[in-house]
Amino acid sequence: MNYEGLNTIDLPCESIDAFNMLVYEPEAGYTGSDHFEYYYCIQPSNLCYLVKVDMNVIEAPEAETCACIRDCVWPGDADLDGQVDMSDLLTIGYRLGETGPVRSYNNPETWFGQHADNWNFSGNNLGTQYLDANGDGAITANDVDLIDEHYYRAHDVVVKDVQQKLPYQFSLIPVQFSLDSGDVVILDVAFGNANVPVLDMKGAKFSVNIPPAMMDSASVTVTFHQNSWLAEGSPSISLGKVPWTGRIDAGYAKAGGNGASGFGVIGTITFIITDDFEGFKEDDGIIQIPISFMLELLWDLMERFTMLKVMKSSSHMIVVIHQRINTT
Ligand SMILES: [Ca+2]
Ligand SMILES: [Ca+2]
Repeated sequence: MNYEGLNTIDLPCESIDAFNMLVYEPEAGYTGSDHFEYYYCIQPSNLCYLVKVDMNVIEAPEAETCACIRDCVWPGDADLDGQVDMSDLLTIGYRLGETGPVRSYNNPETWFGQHADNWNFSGNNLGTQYLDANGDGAITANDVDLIDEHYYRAHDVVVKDVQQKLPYQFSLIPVQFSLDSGDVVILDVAFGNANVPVLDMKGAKFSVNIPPAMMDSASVTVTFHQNSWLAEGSPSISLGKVPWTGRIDAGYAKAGGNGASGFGVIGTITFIITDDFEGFKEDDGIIQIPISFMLELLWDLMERFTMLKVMKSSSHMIVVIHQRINTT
């Protein structure tokens, strides 16, 4: 239902005043998937975008007199942008060790909007309680497990990333000279170079798209090196995910806002190359792996705010590896 202009809707426990509300109300007793669409128009340009909403209507996971409507904690969505992804990992990294009231649910790890007391350091009206994914009253590496569990779940309309030009180089470097189907492809991940080193970086997330037919999803590993220029000097949290075939997401954040400067390899991606890479093979036995990637570096945080200062970029590259000639 669309409420144009300023409206008030009365709910059992509270009233909500807002402009141009979209209110979704499932039929009584209904559970399961549902879908609706609407056009989002930007005035005065009249640019309109079709927004498609797929949702899952569930029973309330825990009985409450008043369900949470606003400012709810959705476990794992630390930056409250509506979705659980690697950005939330970067957010948690900076606040590791902070504590506050626990969430009083039987299972605060379940995916639903939860009431929470305000924690300290809520400078922009966004308390750090959103970072406590598992609701145990402390921001720790255990909260990363909830990002892992609820990865890519969304509770709001998510704005797509705006791309900028990144001043630093991002490289995927093949470690082997040659390989064949069934082999493990090893790609080193590097940031910056000798001419333009990365300065005071506090975290990074990147996504890599590999042709789905080339990659065995179950075989993917993402490792951040413990002795790299990025890792030195402070503890960290990290995560690697394969949200769908051909896609690798990775995130890394240093604890406590510590920064690192340098250049070169910071991690390694491995996956088994499937036997469907013939289509990517040149006549001379060179296998070209076309890869697109998106990178987001975190190099500053506004003190006392959960807001991150990041740069985003996307690009394409081709990793060239020779097909091994089997002599047997
Ligand atoms: Ca988020
Ligand atoms: Ca926690």
